[in-house]
Amino acid sequence: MKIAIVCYPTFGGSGVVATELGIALSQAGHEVHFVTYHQPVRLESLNTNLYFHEVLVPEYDLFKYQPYELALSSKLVDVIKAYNIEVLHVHYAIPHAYAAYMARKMLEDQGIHLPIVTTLHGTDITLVGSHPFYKSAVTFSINHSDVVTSVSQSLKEDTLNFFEIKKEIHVIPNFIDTEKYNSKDLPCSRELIAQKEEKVITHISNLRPLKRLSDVIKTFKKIADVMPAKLMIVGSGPEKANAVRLVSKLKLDRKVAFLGKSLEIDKILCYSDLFLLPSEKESFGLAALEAMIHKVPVISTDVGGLPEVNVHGQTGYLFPVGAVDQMAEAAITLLNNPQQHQSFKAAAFAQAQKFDLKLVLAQYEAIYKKAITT
Ligand code: GMT
Repeated sequence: MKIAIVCYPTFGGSGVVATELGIALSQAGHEVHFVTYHQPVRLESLNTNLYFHEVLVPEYDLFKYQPYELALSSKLVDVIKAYNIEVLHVHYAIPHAYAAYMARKMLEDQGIHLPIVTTLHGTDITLVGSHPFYKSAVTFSINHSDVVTSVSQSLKEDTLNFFEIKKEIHVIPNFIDTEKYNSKDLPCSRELIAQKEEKVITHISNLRPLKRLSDVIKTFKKIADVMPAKLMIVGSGPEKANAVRLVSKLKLDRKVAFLGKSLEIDKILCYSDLFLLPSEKESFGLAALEAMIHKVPVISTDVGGLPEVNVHGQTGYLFPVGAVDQMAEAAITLLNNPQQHQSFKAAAFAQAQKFDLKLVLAQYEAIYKKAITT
């Protein structure tokens, strides 16, 4: 099939999922065209099956806000005509589903039909999309997509609760390429970061307020009070400055490393003993799944789609938002019990296998066929 993909090209989960999916589709023989404002960060090499088309938005003084949707929909029309694209897959409803609908209308005028698949990722529904300023446009774009998917059952329910949706929503979970991790022992340089006796705790996110970075640090403080430990904070975002201040206030400067945005999370997760994800909202928690494939147990909140990924008492623990004391207590008990830790590591790895790329790829291929033929 010839597939165009629109996504945010950043480190955010939706961009990562879209990019990994596009790469896998191209490896399966499909022709994939990414249309976005920057080459997606995880898209390292292009080839005859994998293209990137940059959406340029010229700055014009008259505009307080540069019209990205307009440029995107025009670019989509050009790419779809030039490459005879059969289906357009947009990740994250805002503004992608809206721009896709405009592109479809323009193409209709020229006698070309463009099927649209929209994947809802989380904050496009739970945070931004349901805001009254956007709600009508988001409802309209979802209802005018040919096929709608969401990354968890929980997000599907939220979407049906927040919007008047007339379409069926298909749940297709996020995924991981398990083959990459199953076969070989990948090199792992733990000694560069921690002493043998130190436990390594990791958090990866875009450091936005809803990730509750202060809960990560407060939980870590309680752990570090009773055992040698280090905290790796990976990612960059608006909460970083507050986090640095809190780390300093709690006198943890020598125990907490801010590693910034990274394309090498595999190299960090491979030596991690525990992953913390105390988010206020999380439609799926791709970062938790990425930790689990590295055999890292996860302590997370019990919100959104997290219970569909992390199994309480098996692959980690789930607690209510803000339950710092409980998270720390569970972490300390687990890290102090090597046998239990080992069994959680194995269960995390086994659970991650259920989200194998191959299973999910087949589901998306079926969805594209459905969109094309309806
Ligand atoms: O987590 C974020 O803040 C980024 C956001 C995004 O859209 O890039 O992530 C959302 O989509 C991911 C991929 O489907 C999910 O794994 C995340 O749980 C979801 N984030 C939230 O719902 C807060």
